[in-house]
Amino acid sequence: PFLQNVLSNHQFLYSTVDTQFIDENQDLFNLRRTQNRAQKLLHYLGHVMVNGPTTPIPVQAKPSSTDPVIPPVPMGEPPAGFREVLLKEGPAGFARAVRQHRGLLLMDTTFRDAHQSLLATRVRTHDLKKITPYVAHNFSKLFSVENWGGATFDVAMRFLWECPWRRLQELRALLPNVPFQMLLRGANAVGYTNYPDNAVFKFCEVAKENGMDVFRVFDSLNYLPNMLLGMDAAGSAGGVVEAAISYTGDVSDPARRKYTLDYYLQLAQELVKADTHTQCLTDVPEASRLLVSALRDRFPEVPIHVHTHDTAGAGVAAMLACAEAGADIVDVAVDSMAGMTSQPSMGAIVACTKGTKYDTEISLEKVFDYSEYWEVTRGLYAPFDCTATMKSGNADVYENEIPGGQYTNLHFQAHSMGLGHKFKEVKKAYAEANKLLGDLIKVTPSSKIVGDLAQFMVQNTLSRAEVEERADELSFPLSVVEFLQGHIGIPHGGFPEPFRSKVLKSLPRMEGRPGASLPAMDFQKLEADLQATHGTNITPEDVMSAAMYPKVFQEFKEFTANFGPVDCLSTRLFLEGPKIAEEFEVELERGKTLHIKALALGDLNKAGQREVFFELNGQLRSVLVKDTL
Ligand code: 3PY
Repeated sequence: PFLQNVLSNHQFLYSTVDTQFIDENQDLFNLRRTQNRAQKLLHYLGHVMVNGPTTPIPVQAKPSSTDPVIPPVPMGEPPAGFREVLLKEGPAGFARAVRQHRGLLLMDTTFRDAHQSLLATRVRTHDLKKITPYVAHNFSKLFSVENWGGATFDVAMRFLWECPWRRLQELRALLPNVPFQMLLRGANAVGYTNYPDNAVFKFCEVAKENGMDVFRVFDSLNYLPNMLLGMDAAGSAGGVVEAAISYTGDVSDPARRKYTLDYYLQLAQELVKADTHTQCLTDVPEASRLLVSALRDRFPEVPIHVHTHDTAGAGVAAMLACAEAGADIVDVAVDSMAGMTSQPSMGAIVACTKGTKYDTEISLEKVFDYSEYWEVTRGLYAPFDCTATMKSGNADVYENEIPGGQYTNLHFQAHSMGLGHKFKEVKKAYAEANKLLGDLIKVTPSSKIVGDLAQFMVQNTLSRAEVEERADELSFPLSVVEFLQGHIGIPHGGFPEPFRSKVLKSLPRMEGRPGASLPAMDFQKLEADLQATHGTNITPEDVMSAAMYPKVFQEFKEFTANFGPVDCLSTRLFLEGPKIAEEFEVELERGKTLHIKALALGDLNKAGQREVFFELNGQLRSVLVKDTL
């Protein structure tokens, strides 16, 4: 065990160490009892062979049988990138360097938003890790790689049975030269509701310690007090603060009076006053050229970063328009993971700007190889791929204003309920629900609240007028009621009246920023409780996982205690288990590889179980699995 501890120690693996390293790292002597990981993994594989996937599968499709080819990577250190500037000069110096940079900078969303939008957030660390060294060596010119936060945090534990922190640590070790970027939902951190302030601060601190660099901070209502809290948390942790204004409406349409150019400029003014290092605009259409120009004029020193989903198909045009209007950085996903509800294509932007003053200095040839890896890898996630039902984007997003990831979810839901032909109605209801709620900024979680109300209207065949009229007698979804109570903050222009009063009647209303009245979280007690339940091996990262998602963390720990480190399995094995007679290897850690062959699946016994036979490192093993099908 001592040797194993040394071999799995990050410092030992990724830096030069001398023997003093052993004196200074007393944790190497934490000699754990054998974890029996191999037997647990056999149990998992047997379970999947008998009962099918352990993660919900939205699409009746099998993972492709083709394995991706990892393009070769040269030996040695990858070239220096913007992270070197950040580490040397700090967030303010980094922002200055970005602003002075000539040419257009790109953030690559492939590791986060792209798969959150196209593949139900299901891409596993196993597949991210394989291509990471290639990114380090060939994409050092990127502004950042977005690889964490948003929905990935909870999906990692809930559906992939892997630790989100370990993902961050492993990717950081493989990609030292390009800044990492995460999406922080302001006072909601990586959750769906406000957390106590100290939880948001601690979360950012631990994320920064684990290698996060740039924190894109938004609030789903653009509610300034929530945004300032998130910015303060990210900034105090030493991160680059990227305050993100979520865009809705159409600044070029004089008939749209709620979210005007002036509204956005005033909000931006507040964020700059609060020392944001970079300024982000999210979900912008082509018309936002106007807004980017105005921001550029008003705040010449603050880098502008623009994000969009390509739902309408205008993403590349929008990003180029924003670059011309003065944006410094735009978001893209690699070609085979781009388009539709994902971000616009990296290859298209690289090609369109080549030789112009917006040249990205990224090699198109390298983008092709990177894209090829993802094209084949994407096939492994066929059971989650939105293209099973969604064949194109749709410009009606300008009318219904459904954000990218949610558009995919609603589309999936409508089709899985056999209501694919009614998707148009769902989208119409979404627009109506938005108006009922007072025309909101729509991002997680406000977008979900609008979606819940829309679904409620479709299910109960209620029009907007009927909902308004009968608001005092209808049983609204809890999310809608809590929103009206003020649980996620106050929307621009206040709550819709008399709708709010009719729905809430005498229910309590929260005043101001919800987190301000939540009692602080007691992390010491939480840690002690976790140790009592799961043993002493609880890390500060585990404490934060439990702080964000107590039940999901509990289930994740129970699952892995039973089934072992399933994140070591290839994606096909993870989803389907092996075929009979298939031989494969599983690398538990460097220097510890299991050789497994699936031998046979036994008949059902009287207890409703099947015996599954394997060869493990040349020895016969079997596991008994309850057949639950
Ligand atoms: C998230 O909150 O996860 C988002 O991607 C918002 O766009």
